Amino acid sequence: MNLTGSRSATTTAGHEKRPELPESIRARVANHPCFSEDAHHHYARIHVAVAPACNIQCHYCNRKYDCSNESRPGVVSELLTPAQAVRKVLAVAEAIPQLSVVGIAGPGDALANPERTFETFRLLREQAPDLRLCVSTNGLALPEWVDELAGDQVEHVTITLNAIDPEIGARIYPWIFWRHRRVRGRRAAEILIEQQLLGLERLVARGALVKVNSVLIPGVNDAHLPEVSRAIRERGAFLHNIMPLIARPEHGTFFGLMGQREPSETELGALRERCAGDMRLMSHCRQCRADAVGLLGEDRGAEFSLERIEQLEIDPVAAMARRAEARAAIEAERARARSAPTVVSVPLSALLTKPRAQAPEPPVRRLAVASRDGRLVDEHFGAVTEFWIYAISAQGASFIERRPIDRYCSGEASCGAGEERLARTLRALADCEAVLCARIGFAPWGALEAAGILPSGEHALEPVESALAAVYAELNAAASGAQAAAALSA
Ligand code: CLF
Ligand code: SF4
Repeated sequence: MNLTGSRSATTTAGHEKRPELPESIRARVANHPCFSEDAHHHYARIHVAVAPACNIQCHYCNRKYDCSNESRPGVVSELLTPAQAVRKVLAVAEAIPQLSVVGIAGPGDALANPERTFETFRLLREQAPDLRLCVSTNGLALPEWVDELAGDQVEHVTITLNAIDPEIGARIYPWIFWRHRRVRGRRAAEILIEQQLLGLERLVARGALVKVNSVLIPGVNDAHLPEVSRAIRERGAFLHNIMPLIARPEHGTFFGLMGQREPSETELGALRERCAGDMRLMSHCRQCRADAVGLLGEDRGAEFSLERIEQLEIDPVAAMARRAEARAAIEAERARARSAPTVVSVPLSALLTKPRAQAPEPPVRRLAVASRDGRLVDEHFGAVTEFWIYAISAQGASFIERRPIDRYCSGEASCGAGEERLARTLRALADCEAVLCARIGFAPWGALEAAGILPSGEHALEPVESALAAVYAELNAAASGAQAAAALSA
């Protein structure tokens, strides 16, 4: 086990080897859960479903469901008017002070519904000016709305761009609605791609941070996506999010009904790897619904139905103050985590020249617990969808957050398909020194150890508090032993 406490610094979403971002950009992504991988552990977003119409057809979309570009098909969203959307945002922002971003991502296309989209943004600017505004679009209408977006300080924009080659595009988009008529085939894809790239260039010129989403469609655009990645990088995109196609017959989409297969985790991982040299990549996307609420990976939308929020007492000014406090607390905690004391091996010569009284107090350590409700260590590592994260010191344990992860074991005959999910979980737990769970398989056990995280299944069904204390003591004892061994062998 690595007791040196060294951790690679994740500076941006999903990419750890890139140079540090300039401070001005870092400040703009630090609390955006999609544009910064680290931020998604701390900050929440809300999508408001104000945009019903769409101006194109994608073969992976069925209009009965949410926009597949930014959402998982399956459930129709509750469509909101701009006024209802703002009321919902204020209600959520009152209940979830970690809320930092409001996005419009469907259920159709935000910019195919410009009146509703911009009215929502305008009202939000007035009533919750501290919240970041974010928009997702297929890009067809984007160039004409760039100035309007900049005027509303919408600094984070996502364009879904699946191809830059119209031949490939024509296999994904059967038609677009352009200048009052329907255009089909290759010409439709040509216009769409031109508009997407023009919109990207104009946004970058106005200083927006642009994320490009691409849906990986095996046999259609998989070999082509590295070219897409290069093209968007050359035009100044900030981030590339390669998402797996969702195509099931029961969704009634063209691809679903035609038996177009979805990519495997391995294919997705390999493609991301190929694109990583050219572009900053996102790998923590949860393909959220167009009415998602909460941290990425959690859906608290059901708590905020229209009926319920109508009855709530809302004080926007007090709520904004609470959000400012919450942000300050989160940032203080993040700063503390970044500079948390680490255990280092001390050479014997140094030990001999220092009085024993200078032995440091055991450091603050972060531990992750697999638990259903935070009382017992009672979850199986493979089944958990969120970890309870604690900071432990000699003074005791304090709860930090519930951190969502992708369930490692899919329940299929083989859990081998979960490699990519396991890699994501390891990245999500990179700041923790141990993971406590009720049970854990050999593969994740080995992966955790290799990552320098102690896997512990010895405290199954024990109260979290006593289990944390025991593992903390174990870590401290191991650290002392490592120091002594290093001193002896020096
Ligand atoms: Fe929403 Fe999209 Fe803004 Fe994020 S989601 S509009 S950029 S606030 Fe995020 Fe959800 Fe993935 Fe989208 S995890 S689907 S990338
Ligand atoms: Fe569906 Fe979104 Fe494509 Fe429009 S842009 S067709 S809503 S997936």
